[in-house]
Amino acid sequence: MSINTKLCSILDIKYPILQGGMAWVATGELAAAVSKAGGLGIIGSGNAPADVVRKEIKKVKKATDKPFAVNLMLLSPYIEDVIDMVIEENVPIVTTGAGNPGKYIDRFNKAGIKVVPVVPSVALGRRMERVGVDAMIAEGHEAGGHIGRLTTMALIPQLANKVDTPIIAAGGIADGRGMAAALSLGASGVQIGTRFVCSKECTAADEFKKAILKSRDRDAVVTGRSTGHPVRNLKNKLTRKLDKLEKEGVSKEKIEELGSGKLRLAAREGDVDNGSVMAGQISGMINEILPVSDIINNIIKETEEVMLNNCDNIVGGNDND
Ligand code: TUI
Repeated sequence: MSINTKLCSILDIKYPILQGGMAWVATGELAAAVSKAGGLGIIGSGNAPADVVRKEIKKVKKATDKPFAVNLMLLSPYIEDVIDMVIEENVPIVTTGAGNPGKYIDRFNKAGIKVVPVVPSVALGRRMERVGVDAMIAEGHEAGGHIGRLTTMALIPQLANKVDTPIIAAGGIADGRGMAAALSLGASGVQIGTRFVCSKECTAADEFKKAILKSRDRDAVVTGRSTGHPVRNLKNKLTRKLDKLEKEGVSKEKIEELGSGKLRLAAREGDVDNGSVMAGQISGMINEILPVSDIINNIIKETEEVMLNNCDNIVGGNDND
């Protein structure tokens, strides 16, 4: 048996596992490894200019013929250029985050590019279904980076009740138990970020990976609530400073300025004290760096086991009791 859902045929992938398109972390190397292993590798464009993202696309194309995606961060100052470039490069799939991609959908449809937006609410999910997206990622508050308000557990079933478009669950998922739970709630697949940061193929700084390995259950905290763009990152000198200033009522502009460039500082330069170590609430469960193919195979195997055996976990639900 294997886990095969309608998402696999829509995206032409073996396993319904997407790798989060994490800015400054999800480079061509990571995306290629995930696509080769049967998932969907995603390049994170974040705030990068189009030519920087193009280089990552070339790396994936060179490494594999499998489908891959580019994540478009809709708040990026370069968003229009990056969209022109992904169309030019014939990228097969785009995911979007941090906004409503409605005004770009026609262009992607005309170019034959599949569109998979992140929706943090049922309302945006319904709007996206009306404009005709291929699937949608329901990302919960547990996720790392820029987050919405609803948890994965609450968002997925509410969205599944209201849309027919396949849903990909994201936020708080790092193993087969999480994947089985997401599928049980009505998702057709999962998107996993933090677990893939701690992979051999991820090119993020070793210090960044080690910070996740060292972290515990309550270490992934939210900063920047006052700016309207809250971000989940691991507790450190930077988050303590931002917390203090936000409590003192420092302006939104000042908080944004202090946060600017800090993900790059942590993920590329390895300054995990002064940089923003964006990671999800599941960080505390991640204890080893593994090859991408092991991460994917372990998750699929465990999902199958959990889905076949979960009656054993229900008291009185087993005839042998
Ligand atoms: O986008 C993410 N995660 C990210 S982006 C990022 S880079 C960044 N750095 C600092 C500030 C902001 C971004 C780091 N992590 N996840 C997907 C996501 N999308 N989370 C929440 C949303 C979202 C929010 C509002 C999607 C749509 C939306 O629509 C609002 C509307 O207009 O209806």
